[in-house]
Amino acid sequence: MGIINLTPDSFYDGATLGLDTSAGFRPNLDKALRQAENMLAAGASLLDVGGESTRPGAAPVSVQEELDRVLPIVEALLERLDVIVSVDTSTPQVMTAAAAAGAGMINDVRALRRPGALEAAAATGMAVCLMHMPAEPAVMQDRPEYDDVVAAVAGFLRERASAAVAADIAAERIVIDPGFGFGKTVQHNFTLLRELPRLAGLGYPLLAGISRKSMIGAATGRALEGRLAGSVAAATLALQGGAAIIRSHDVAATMDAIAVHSLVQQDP
Ligand code: 8Y4
Repeated sequence: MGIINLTPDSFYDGATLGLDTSAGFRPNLDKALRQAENMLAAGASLLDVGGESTRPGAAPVSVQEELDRVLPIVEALLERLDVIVSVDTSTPQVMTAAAAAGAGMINDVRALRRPGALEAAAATGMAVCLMHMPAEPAVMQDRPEYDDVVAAVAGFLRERASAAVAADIAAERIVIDPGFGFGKTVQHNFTLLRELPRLAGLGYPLLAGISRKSMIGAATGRALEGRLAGSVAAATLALQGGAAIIRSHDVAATMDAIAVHSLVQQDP
C-alpha cells in the first residue's frame, strides 16, 4: 500500500505530494498522479489517500474540507490508472462519496467508531481496514499504558471486527491493523511487532503501517529522511509475523523486502 498524503501538516514531506502550498493547500493533482504512477510501476497494489492529519495537535478538518481534499485525487487516480484506492477517513460522508467515486477500501484509524460510520461503510460494500487507536490523536501519546499491549490491541480489534460483521460488513472484506505509533510507546510498538503472529491469529488479513515512523527513529537515531533502511527492516519483520499488507512511503524498496520474504516462504 503506497501512501499518497494530502494533508498540509503531514509528518513526512516526501509523501506530501498531493499538496500545492501556493494554491492554499488545494491538492496538486499532477504531483499526486506522478507519485501514484511511480508507486504502481514499483509494484504497489493499492494506494492510500487521506485528507485528515492524525498528527497530535493537527487542526481539525471539516467534512467539506476533507471531501475537497480527497475526492479530486480519488477521481483523478481512478480515471487514469488501474489502481485500487484506499481512502483514509473516519467520516461517514467521505466514505459514501469515495465509494461513489469508485474507491475500493476504507482505511479508518478510528475503526468505524464515529457515529454512522459502521452503517456508511457497510452500505458501500467496500473493504475496510480497522486500526487500533486507544484515544483521539490530540491526547493519544499522553503516557500510553497497557497491562498487556498485545491483549489490549487484540481485544479491541476482535471487538471492532465483530461490530463490523454485525453491521453487515462481510468478514472477507475486513483487514485489521495494530496501529503502530497510535497511543503507544516505542516499546509497545516493538512488542506488537514481535507478537504480530498473535494478531494474525485473529483470522483477518493484517496491515502494518510502520514506514518512517518515530519507532524507527527511536531504533536508529535517524530523522525522517534517513529511516528507509530501518523501515524496510521492520517491514520484513512484519511480513515474517504474518502481515498481508505493508503501508509505505517507499514502494520500490518495500517490494524488494516482499520479494525476499516471498522466496523464504517458498518450498522447493
Ligand atoms: C513518519 C511517517 C512519521 C509517517 C509518522 C508517520 C497508519 C494509517 C497512518 C497505520 C493505517 C503516519 C493513516 C501516520 N498510519 N493507517 N495512517 N495504519 N491503517 N505517520 O499505521 O504515517 S498516518
